[in-house]
Amino acid sequence: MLLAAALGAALLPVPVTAGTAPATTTVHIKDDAFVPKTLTVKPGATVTFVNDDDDAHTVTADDGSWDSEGLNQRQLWTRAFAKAGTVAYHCTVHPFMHGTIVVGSAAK
Ligand SMILES: [Cu+2]
Repeated sequence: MLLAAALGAALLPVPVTAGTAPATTTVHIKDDAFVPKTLTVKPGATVTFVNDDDDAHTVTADDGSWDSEGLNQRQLWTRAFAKAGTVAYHCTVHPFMHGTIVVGSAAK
């Protein structure tokens, strides 16, 4: 997919072969879990979700306000989180999969 490739190039300037992942804005979906389960970002940050599993998952807001719909293996999905607050999400395919994005202010 051209769009996915372009997004990947724009949002993942570092090789995906991690090891060193400072201030990650990427959530991996691996072994039926969101990793990290809780991610803290600054308001306006864009979070990339990557499905590392070989089965489909979704990234869906608990309040239903947004939904990635089905993500296949290696598929990326991105969303910007503009508003400060805590956003709970889950996978509709596996209701036991839960994750949280904490959108906080940059102030310490
Ligand atoms: Cu799932």
